[in-house]
Amino acid sequence: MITLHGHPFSRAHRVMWMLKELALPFSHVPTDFRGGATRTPEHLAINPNGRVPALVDGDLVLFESLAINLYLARRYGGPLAPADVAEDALATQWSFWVATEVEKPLLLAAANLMLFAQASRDADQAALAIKKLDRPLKVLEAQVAARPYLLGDRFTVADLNVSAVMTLIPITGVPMGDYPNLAAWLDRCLERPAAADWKPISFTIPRPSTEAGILAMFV
Ligand SMILES: N[C@@H](CCC(=O)N[C@@H](CS)C(=O)NCC(=O)O)C(=O)O
Repeated sequence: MITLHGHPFSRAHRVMWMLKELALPFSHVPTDFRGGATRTPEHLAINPNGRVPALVDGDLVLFESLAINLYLARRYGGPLAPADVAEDALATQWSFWVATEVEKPLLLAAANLMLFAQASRDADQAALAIKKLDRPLKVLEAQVAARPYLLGDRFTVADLNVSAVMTLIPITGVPMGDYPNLAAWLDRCLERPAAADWKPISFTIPRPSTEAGILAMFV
C-alpha cells in the first residue's frame, strides 16, 4: 500500500500527479507544511527533514519529490518510465538539472513577486533571480524545440519532474514569448488530466527575517 504525505499545494502535488499518471491507488495524508504539522515526531519519523512530500510504499520510506517520482516510474513502469539505462540516465539528468539549476531562482523570483506579503517583497532579488533563469530556460527551450518531449516523442517522468517545478514560471513574469517552444511544451504537460490538481498558488508566506532564513527555506 502506498501512502503520500503532503498537501497538494506543496511539492506533494508533483508526486500526486505521478501517482495519478500511473493510476496507482494510494492513501493520502494531506500534511500542511504551514502549521507545524511537518515537525511532529510522527512526521519526523517519516521525513527527518520536517518537510513534505514523503512517500511510504511497503517497507520503503522516501523523501525528495523528484526522487520519489523517479522511483515510482522505475518501480511501476508504463510509458512514463525510462525504457532503458540511457533513458534512465537522461531522466535523472533532467531531474537533477531542474532541482539544481532552476528551482531555487524560480522560487526566489516567485517569492519576491508574489508569495511574500506585498511589503516584504524585494524587487532587486526578484530581478536577479529572473536573470539567473536565463541560461537554464534557454537550454530547455532548445531541447523542446527539437522534439516534443524531453526524451523524444513521448511524455515521461523527465517531463513530469521538470514541468512540475516550472509551474511557478507564470508568476515570475519571465516573458514566455522569448521561449515559445518551452511555453508550448509546458502547456502540453500541465494540460494532462493527471496534472489537474495543480492550481496556481493563492496564499502568501511570511518572509524569513534573515538571508540565512531565506536560504534555509528555499535550498
Ligand atoms: N527538496 C524537497 C523540498 C521539500 C520542501 O521544501 N517542502 C516544503 C513544502 S513545498 C516543506 O515541507 N516545508 C516545510 C518546512 O520546511 O518546514 C522536495 O523536493 O521534496
